[in-house]
Amino acid sequence: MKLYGMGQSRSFRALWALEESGLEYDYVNTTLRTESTDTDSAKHPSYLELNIQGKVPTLVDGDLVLTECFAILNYIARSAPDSGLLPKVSTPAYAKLDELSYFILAELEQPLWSKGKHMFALPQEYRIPAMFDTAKFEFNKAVNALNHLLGENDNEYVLGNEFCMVDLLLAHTFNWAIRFEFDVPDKFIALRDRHYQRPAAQRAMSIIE
Ligand SMILES: N[C@@H](CCC(=O)N[C@@H](CS)C(=O)NCC(=O)O)C(=O)O
Repeated sequence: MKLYGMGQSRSFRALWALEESGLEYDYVNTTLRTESTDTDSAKHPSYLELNIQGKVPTLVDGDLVLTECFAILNYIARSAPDSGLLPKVSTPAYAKLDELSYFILAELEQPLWSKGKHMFALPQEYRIPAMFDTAKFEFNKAVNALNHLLGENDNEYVLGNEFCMVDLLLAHTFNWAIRFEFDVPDKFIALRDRHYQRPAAQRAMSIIE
């Protein structure tokens, strides 16, 4: 397996999952917003053949090419069933895993990415700094909704008694929020700190540093 990624971007989710999984892989450091002539650029024609949007992550396994981080997480988890990344829980609990995952991708991370787009990702002429306040408002709303979805759950992990891919997704997303200076409640800072101390997360960090 080959993972193309960049730093603490969404590709870190996949890199961390690979470290949790015990699968063998190669990590290819890819640069964003660089010249298409740079061989490591996500705009290089050979990379665009894999990922038409010139984004990370991309996972290549034989003929299979995946360019969505959630599909990549699922693929890694299914390829390493003993890793616990996909928990062995009841169908309703599994449905909760789906719900939280889609919530994180569709609601919680969107204001973060909106801020990122308007800070550095969009061409200068399309950036609207005034929307930073909107992003903050939407993030706070999403955090409220997340609190509601999690209910009274004070467990160390979101589902059952073990770490799984939703914990990873949540920790990465709150790390992103902290880096982008959103107001993150203490309990989610603690969640990020706890999960980032996992040996697999630390190994993944040392790969990107
Ligand atoms: N829907 C994709 C989005 C991937 C994405 O937007 N990646 C960002 C980094 S986190 C990227 O590569 N952006 C390219 C750019 O900003 O030029 C996923 O969830 O994997």
